[in-house]
Amino acid sequence: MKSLAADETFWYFSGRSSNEAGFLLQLFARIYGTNNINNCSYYCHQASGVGLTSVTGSGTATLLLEDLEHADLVFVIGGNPASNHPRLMTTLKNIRRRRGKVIVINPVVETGLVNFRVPSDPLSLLLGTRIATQYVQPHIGGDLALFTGIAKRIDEMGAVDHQMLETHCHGWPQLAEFLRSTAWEEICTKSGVAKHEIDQVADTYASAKNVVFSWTMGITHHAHGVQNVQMIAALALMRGMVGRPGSGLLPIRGHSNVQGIGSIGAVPQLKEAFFDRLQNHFGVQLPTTPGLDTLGCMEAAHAGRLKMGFCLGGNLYGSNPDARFAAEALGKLQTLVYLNTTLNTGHAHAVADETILLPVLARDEDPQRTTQESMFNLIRLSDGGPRRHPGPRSEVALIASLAAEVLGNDGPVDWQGLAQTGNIRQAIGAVVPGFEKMAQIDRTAEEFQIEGRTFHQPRFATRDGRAHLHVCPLPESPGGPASLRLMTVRSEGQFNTVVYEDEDIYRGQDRRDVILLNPADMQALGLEADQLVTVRGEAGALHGIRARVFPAIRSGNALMYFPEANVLLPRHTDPVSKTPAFKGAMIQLQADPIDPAARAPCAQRA
Ligand SMILES: Nc1nc2c(c(=O)[nH]1)N[C@H]1C(S)=C(S)[C@@H](COP(=O)(O)OP(=O)(O)OC[C@H]3O[C@@H](n4cnc5c(=O)[nH]c(N)nc54)[C@H](O)[C@@H]3O)O[C@H]1N2
Ligand SMILES: Nc1nc2c(c(=O)[nH]1)N[C@H]1C(S)=C(S)[C@@H](COP(=O)(O)OP(=O)(O)OC[C@H]3O[C@@H](n4cnc5c(=O)[nH]c(N)nc54)[C@H](O)[C@@H]3O)O[C@H]1N2
Ligand SMILES: [Mo]
Repeated sequence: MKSLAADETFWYFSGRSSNEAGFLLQLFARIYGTNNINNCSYYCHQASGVGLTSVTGSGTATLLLEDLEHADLVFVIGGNPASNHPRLMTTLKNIRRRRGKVIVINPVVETGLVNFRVPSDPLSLLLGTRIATQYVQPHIGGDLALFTGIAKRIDEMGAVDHQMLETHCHGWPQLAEFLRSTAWEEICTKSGVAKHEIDQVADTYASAKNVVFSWTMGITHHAHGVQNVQMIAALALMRGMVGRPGSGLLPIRGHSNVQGIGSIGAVPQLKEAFFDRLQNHFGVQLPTTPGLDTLGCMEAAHAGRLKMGFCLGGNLYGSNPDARFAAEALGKLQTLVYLNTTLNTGHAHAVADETILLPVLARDEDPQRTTQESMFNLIRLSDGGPRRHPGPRSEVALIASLAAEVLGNDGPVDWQGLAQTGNIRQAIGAVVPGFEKMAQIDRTAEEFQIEGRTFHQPRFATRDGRAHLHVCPLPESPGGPASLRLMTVRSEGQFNTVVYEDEDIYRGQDRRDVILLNPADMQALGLEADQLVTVRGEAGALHGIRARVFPAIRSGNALMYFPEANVLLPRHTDPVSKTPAFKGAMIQLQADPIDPAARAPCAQRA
């Protein structure tokens, strides 16, 4: 490793690790000399971070859990929380019990968002709780047009908060002009939502007092993910729903500590104050190159410009679009180091000349105390716990000894000292803006909130203290004749690329090699229930896929499971956030000619 040029290496972080492990590894990488440092956010909520920062000056939720408990209307956009965020279901149940409303925006009617049995609540467990008060089904990727329509209607109704827009925001005249000049016909065609449904959403919104907008991957996994987020924020600001208690913007996070991993520096570019303090604290000179995002690293590896990858958790192979390309890219590396808690498909399908697999303890098995950050910007110290298996070392112990080995322990950084998580917390408190209280957390054990992120006053973290509204032109409707829009999603039986069971309970599926289609599309394509088809995407094809009748999906759209469907997906990203369009792909279907029973699904390049 010592012989590699620093910029021939990349360092990838999953959002499962502790703040301490993340901080230590990014320090190791930067002192080694590269900014090719990135985390799983690039495939997840990066569009939320970039979009929110461009509006409020901060990339995270603008509210606290208490605010959510006081909302009388919550938008649940582009997510399947019954499977993926079960704790949110209790919050939604409480809102409904208080006669609050829930508007769901999703091309699929997800059973758990219609009626849900909250296990911890006897009444709900017995009778179920009705969740959605209105369920809107746009086309995949139709959300931006839909939000534009809701905003247009709010303006037409004279329901905008002028005080908010004129005193605390920038850009309202331009946005108003855009809304007024965009035709209803374009809005309805591109969103796939009828005018009367849009009016109904606007009416409910205009009469609600405290409104929270929450969203997940149905919003970020698009080539216009950042604009989706900017438009959600604009919609909220138009009625003054940011910058006061009980309301706000809530990107619901995926991994337990993905937010912390970004905050403590597992990103290519550090903010100026962070960078300066990091250099001064350790007395080191750090690289100022731009550094690569995650897909950028995959492409550089494929082009032979990278020689070594170091992955702190995650499954970079399984999570990438264009799976064939991903395997080739990682396969071209000389060295690939994985620090993982369990084996995954990447360890078998994406191996370099030399692949080193280092098992580590999961955060909750760490013998030392570590911290993580919640999606409400709270930092909490946890005690760790007993190990499940003999053998693995903690992430921090392993990274500290690797860094000491590679960079030497006689330089400016005492790597052996940093094997103590308490010492890392001291360093984080000294260098990471907003984390000053980290330096005392070992003594106080008190959770603390990061400054400048929750807005209970209309004073934002932008240079001028105002929120910035953006005009987001509507993307062209994709596709040609006979093509469908494809979403690739999680089932109940998986955690990301690790599949535990084939069954997807709420969607009523017993297997994963399926494509779920609206009956109207099945009929138009001349397909029978469970007929085997070839699905062609821009990057590849899958044969022997079962076409399933699924009335819950909006016609013109199809659903398949990630990660198997990743062979189909091209490497198209949102140009600003670099997040792949995992939900915005176009596909074509063709009935398989061969005897159904004889074929098993297999992948092939298009
Ligand atoms: N059990 C379990 N929990 C998890 C995970 C897991 O794999 N398993 N993964 C974690 C992680 S990392 C994440 S990021 C989250 C993901 O949580 P989600 O975002 O809920 O997960 P997905 O399955 O990717 O998202 C699919 C939802 O978006 C909808 N959707 C698809 N396209 C569109 C669109 O264009 N517009 C709209 N409005 N909706 C759309 C789909 O119908 C589906 O309901 O879950 C986290 N929690
Ligand atoms: N087509 C399509 N592709 C997608 C998505 C999609 O919806 N559709 N979703 C995207 C999203 S949102 C995400 S977040 C990615 C995630 O995709 P992945 O990278 O698969 O997700 P992870 O859960 O981060 O990684 C799982 C691995 O992390 C390791 N691990 C778990 N806990 C720890 C720990 O504490 N420490 C360490 N060192 N390792 C640990 C385990 O070994 C496990 O194998 O996939 C993305 N790819
Ligand atoms: Mo994610």
